[in-house]
Amino acid sequence: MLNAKQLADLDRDGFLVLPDAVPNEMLEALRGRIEELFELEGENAGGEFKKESGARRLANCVDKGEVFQAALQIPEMLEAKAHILGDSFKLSSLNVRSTNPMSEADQPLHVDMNGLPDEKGYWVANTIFMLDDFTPDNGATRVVPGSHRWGKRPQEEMADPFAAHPDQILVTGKAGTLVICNAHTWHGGTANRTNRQRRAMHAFFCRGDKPQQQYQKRLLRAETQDALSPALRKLLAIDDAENDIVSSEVLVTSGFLK
Ligand SMILES: O=C(O)CCC(=O)C(=O)O
Repeated sequence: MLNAKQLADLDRDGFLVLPDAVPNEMLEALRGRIEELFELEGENAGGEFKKESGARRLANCVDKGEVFQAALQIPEMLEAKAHILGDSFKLSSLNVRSTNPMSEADQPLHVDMNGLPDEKGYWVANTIFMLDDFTPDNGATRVVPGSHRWGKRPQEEMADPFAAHPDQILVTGKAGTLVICNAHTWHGGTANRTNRQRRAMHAFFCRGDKPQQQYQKRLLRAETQDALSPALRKLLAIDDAENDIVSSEVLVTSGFLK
């Protein structure tokens, strides 16, 4: 599991890179199912959440294959989520984002759910599954280390959140790497200047008392919900009456700036 140095790095920097965290078989199965879904969903892909120029998106992935449900149970990822969010946390959304070849623009630096830590602490934590190698020129995620501790949003501090920040770094790595991200840390995708796609999956979690970005109980088909293991029902807050109250108002909440 995670060692003391890894947890200290996560606390200090707001992110942690875990190479080789996704087993090869799972990586292949994820890529295969994701391409199948892009094909099946066509123009509608991502529609349950949002569409983005310059990137292909899928949303509501828990409903779309057992491999996604297996990916949510990687122990190191769950351990890191508990470290950031405390013992009570749940899935907020599971989406795919694939930056298109020669996509022209960086995403703005942002914090997920536009959220700042509150009196109870951190409440959003994302995980980026690198499904392709992330390289300096193919749209690797940029991160501003330590910014989760500033209690500020980039759009309040920067004249232009699309611009490069002097302290930003690019998170590169091999396919199969996980990037654990305290999602109050300023981050964003970058332009893909290659002729190949850069695929990532985002397993996004929030603290138990906060609304899910995508209310799983409403989005998942009944047959999917019926087949979930007790552990997954808990992780998705399917039987959590408190979650019904906080999440049912917001079917989806945009990932950045608003
Ligand atoms: O895919 C990435 O590199 C980061 C994407 C991201 O931060 C978002 O879409 O909110």
